Amino acid sequence: MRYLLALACAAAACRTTPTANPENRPNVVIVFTDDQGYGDLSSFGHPTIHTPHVDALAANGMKLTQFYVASPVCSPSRAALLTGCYPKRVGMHEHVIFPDYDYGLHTDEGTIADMLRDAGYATGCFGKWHLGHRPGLLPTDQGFDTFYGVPYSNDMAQIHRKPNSKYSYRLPLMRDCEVIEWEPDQRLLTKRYTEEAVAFIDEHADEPFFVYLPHSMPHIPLYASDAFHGGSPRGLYGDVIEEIDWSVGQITGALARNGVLENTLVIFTSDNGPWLQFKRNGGSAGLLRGGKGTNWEGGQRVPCVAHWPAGIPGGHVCRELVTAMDVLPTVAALTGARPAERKLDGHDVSALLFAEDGAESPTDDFLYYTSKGKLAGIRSGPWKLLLEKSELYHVEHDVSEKWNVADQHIELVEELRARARERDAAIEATSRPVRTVTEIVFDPVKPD
Ligand SMILES: [Ca+2]
Repeated sequence: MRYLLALACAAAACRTTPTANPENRPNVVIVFTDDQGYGDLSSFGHPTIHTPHVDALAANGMKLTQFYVASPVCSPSRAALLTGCYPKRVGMHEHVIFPDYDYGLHTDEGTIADMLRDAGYATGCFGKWHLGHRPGLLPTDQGFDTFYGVPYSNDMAQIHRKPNSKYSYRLPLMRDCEVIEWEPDQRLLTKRYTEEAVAFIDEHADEPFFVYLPHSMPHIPLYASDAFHGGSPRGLYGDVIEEIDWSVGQITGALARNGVLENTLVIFTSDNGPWLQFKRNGGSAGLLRGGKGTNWEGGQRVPCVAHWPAGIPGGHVCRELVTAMDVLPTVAALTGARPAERKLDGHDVSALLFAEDGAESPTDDFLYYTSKGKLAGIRSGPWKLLLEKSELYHVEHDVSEKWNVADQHIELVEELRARARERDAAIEATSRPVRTVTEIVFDPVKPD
């Protein structure tokens, strides 16, 4: 581990690292928004949403312009972030978990929280879980010392009851494994998650810690607190993003107040692209085509910012392909923590974070899967093949996927098709099961 830190120090031009953590391992904070599009930050080009706190992280850290999540929908994307694996490898690829589902991410999997807790970190999850909510499947069963938040999406709630629906789900607010409120006031969710995360940072600033802050917003239905409601020229969606930006400011403020901002890796990103069917209540993927639920770039390429003054030189833009699956192996490398001895799909991208000269993406091929887990395409270098209609795009020349050039590259199309199938078959052959649990913590379904 000392060796790794020495490398980190060399890459950061040997800046000193004032820190309250005597072992010098960085703290880790991951802010994971829900359905925020590639274009929904000022630093990623939005003309009217004001996000000064996230933008400051980008300016003083790194902005990543080719960062992909492993699924265009919530649960599989979260499984991939936390395990470093394709959702299919851990059985979590078949769309999102609904409140009446009985399965979740298997506890045999090693999450980032498991890995860091084993390495002596305090670990807290504040926000939306969505990886299973039966006994044994909650955050406190997956490596987190504590959990405060909701177990699934904020539309799986009374407030979002659909006419003629067979079920009307109830949304609980939980602390650890207990329901502490039913149908919490959603205007206060962003604020309450933030306050809990700040209290956790204050409590654990003298030891290494991991904060996972998966906001419920801006997943619909949209809610902002009174302090933000009506404030953004972008309308309610803008209010919601600006409150999330406020939240980031609260987190970085807490880190600074405790003297640990310098040695904390803060990653800000989104679980999938914008939910365009909700029109002005959905976000924007900016230049990118499509949004949530699709395999266009707008579905899976999301805004990403990484900030760590002790390790990441400020002001760089990483244009290499990085995926959410890279977070776990990278955090392992930076902290000296050991991942579970299981096949991972992500790679250590610390050389990219350190902005080392000539550093390249370690990902040769990135597979796209539909929201229901079916193989949909492959990206290799600048090329992206979508299998269903045999469309080939050069996504560096043509980031908006306007010009299908498949008929000009017939051999490449066949090569990519074969490779996508081969890689997918290899994952399928060694995929691992989800965990099914018959008992319940709470009854999420109230019959009409
Ligand atoms: Ca989502």
